[in-house]
Amino acid sequence: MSKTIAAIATPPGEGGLAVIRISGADAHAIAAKIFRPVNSHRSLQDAKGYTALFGHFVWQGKTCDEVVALSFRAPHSYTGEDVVELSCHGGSTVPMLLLQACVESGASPAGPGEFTRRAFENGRINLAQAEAVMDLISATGRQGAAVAVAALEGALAKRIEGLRQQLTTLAGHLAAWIDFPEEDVPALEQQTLQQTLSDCIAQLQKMIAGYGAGAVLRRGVDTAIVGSPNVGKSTLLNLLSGFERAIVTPIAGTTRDVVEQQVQLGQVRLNLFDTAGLRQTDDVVEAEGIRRSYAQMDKAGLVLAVYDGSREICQEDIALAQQCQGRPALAILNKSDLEKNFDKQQILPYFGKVVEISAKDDSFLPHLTQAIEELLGVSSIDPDAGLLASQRQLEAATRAVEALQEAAAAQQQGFDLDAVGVCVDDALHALYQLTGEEASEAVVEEVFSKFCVGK
Ligand SMILES: Nc1nc2c(ncn2[C@@H]2O[C@H](COP(=O)(O)OP(=O)(O)OP(=O)(O)O)[C@@H](O)[C@H]2O)c(=O)[nH]1
Ligand SMILES: [Mg+2]
Repeated sequence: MSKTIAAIATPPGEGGLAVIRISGADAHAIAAKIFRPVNSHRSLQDAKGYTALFGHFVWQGKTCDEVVALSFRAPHSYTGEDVVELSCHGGSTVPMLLLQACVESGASPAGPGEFTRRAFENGRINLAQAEAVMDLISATGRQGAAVAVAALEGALAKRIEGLRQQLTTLAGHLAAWIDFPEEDVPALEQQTLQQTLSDCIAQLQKMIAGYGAGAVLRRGVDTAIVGSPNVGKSTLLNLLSGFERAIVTPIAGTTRDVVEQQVQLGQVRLNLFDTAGLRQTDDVVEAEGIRRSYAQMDKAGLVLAVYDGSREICQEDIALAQQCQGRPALAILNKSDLEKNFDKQQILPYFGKVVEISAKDDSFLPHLTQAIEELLGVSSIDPDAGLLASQRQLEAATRAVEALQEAAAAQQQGFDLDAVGVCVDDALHALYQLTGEEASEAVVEEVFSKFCVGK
């Protein structure tokens, strides 16, 4: 039997409340050693599931805090085991003392993600849902949380299950047909086979295509603001930040170091990096700044390429546009309050879109927000459609698609159905790995190693 574990489930620091979670067969017995109910007729040790008791945390003869104890009984708890949650006052002292008391009373300190791991091992959630728990904790924005909750509630699992049923039926037909050709197994219509394969491929490809946008919603995106000196990059950073984060002057070459700021823009969190204006220079400090600008651009998940619309277009502008080609980049034609001298048609082919704004005027914010959300594909996301939540899931879905494409090719090229069956089985394995039913111990370790203690 696994040991009873305890950890502080709330983040460190000052707060109204902190929660210590204890999970395992001895959870109630351990908690009862340090919890004294105010109503002496009630006992924590005998408490039913879904009940709350008010009382005191008493340790080494001293009353340390007022505590509410919540009782959960297996299997109706987060972990599927007996669980007690003790809510005490926040701050660093009492929660630490309470945890120490739990440990001295027989609990083991929980490792990272150990509660969620137990939920997984007890069949409460699958691996994809465990990954969603982690996403929900770190979700930014309403839409990001909606995606994580949908995943936690099994939107992805349902979609995968649908695919698996289709493929299992298909695999069954194939096996029957191959093994008992002389029996009266109805011949698998070539067209049905082709149809099922292409249908499953299309569904998986849609999930794979939505991965990037889903990841952006959950984790935000590193965004590099780049362009020539003086085009208004720092002004744009300030506009997006809502305060004077960076120095703005009419002098070209004002920004040298990379200036960082996190902002929530519509549904997405942008980690903004304002950079030094790109130009040829002999100034050693500025040159280093420019080197960092390019480095930032290479790492970015979104590039905001700023141009000064009041200037005539020059060779450097085209060069920057060419560098942006193939990246998730938005061209921003700034200074729309001034007379326009810039021929945007010359950069348009390299970008999906050119947005005209004045970075000095916050009435352009909604327009800019919309363009960024569109570019990142987050506006069209349907959380309930079931989104892939991790690189691990993406790789499994990709393996499944590849196997199905092989199956379709084998069929078209007239290979016998044996070959098709092998590929369909491979796809099914990949899908079982995605939801964790067939994940190896190493994969499970890897998933839970990213969790924090207490979750
Ligand atoms: N008229 C007008 N001026 C602007 C606008 N945006 C920025 N400016 C001005 O352009 C000048 C340069 O702005 P910055 O934001 O410092 O430009 P930058 O791209 O960060 O420049 P470097 O840091 O030198 O690369 C400043 O005088 C700003 O006030 C705008 O939309 N309209
Ligand atoms: Mg600047």
